[in-house]
Amino acid sequence: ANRRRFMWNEHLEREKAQGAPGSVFRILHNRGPYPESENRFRVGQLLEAVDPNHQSMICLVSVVSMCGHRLRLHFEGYPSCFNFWVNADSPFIFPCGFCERTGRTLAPPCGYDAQGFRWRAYTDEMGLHPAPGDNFVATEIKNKTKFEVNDKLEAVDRKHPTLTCVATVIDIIGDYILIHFDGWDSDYDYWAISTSNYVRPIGWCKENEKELSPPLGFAEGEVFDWKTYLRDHKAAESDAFVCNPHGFSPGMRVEVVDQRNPVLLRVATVAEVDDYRVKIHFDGWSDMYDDWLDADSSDLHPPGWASRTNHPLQPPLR
Ligand code: MLZ
Repeated sequence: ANRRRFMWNEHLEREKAQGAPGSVFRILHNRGPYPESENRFRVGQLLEAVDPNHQSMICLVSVVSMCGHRLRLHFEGYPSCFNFWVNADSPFIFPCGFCERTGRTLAPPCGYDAQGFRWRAYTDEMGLHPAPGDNFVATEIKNKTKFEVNDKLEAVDRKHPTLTCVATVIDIIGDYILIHFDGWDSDYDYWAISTSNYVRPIGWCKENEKELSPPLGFAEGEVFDWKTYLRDHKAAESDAFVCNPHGFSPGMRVEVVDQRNPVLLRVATVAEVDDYRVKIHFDGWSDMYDDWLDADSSDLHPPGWASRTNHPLQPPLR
């Protein structure tokens, strides 16, 4: 009980280590490493959110709990085993009416049909309150990238990061593009910031002597050739690509959401990196808990994020 409070500066000094600099997060997310405003959400409020496991879907969700700058969201009408955490300043949560206003299809609560579903009638029926618009970081809806919907490119499959595949931009919101893999179902779809190195121009694999995964449906032995494919499709303009490397390097200290128990934020070290991911080691814990996360994961934060956002931080085990 008389344990001293964890202090990052003491920990870094003791370990002769450096925190991951804010610039890493700024490059990955195109904004500051710390939230710019407080968390104004309240438990019970309704909103629209990208389903983290089916990212081409935007669903009606409600806030079931909060911790500091993080929200735990519940898919309306679905079992709570699908609940998930997001940051209150996530670019992937929107006020009710976002889909309607921007011509997107809102995935309705379980049991409702997408065509006839009216979120306003639902909130009235359920006695729920939509989260006010100023809870959200001002979502720039306009396309701020040089990509266009339907552009073809080569993209890393987040679920199989050794694969770079034939892909299409299927939606754009502000700085973010939604990637779909040609011929595959939407399970692999994901949102990436347009400056991410997950997305590469046509010809990148060839130039880098990597194998390009063709669209599903290409028969074994059939050769995929962009030239032929692009007779019917348009390639993304080469100046749309920035392809920033992620900037993490081994030894950098971070605060990381424990993927096994995502209510917990822990003191951790970047143990290893590859082109797209970082291997996280929890300070003081056995290596067996080390975990690979996408470098642009919204669960990675610089030292000090917890204290600035009023979130508990699990100190190193000792
Ligand atoms: N072996 C895996 C690879 C899927 C890769 C999809 N890339 C878009 C499978 O067949 O499921």
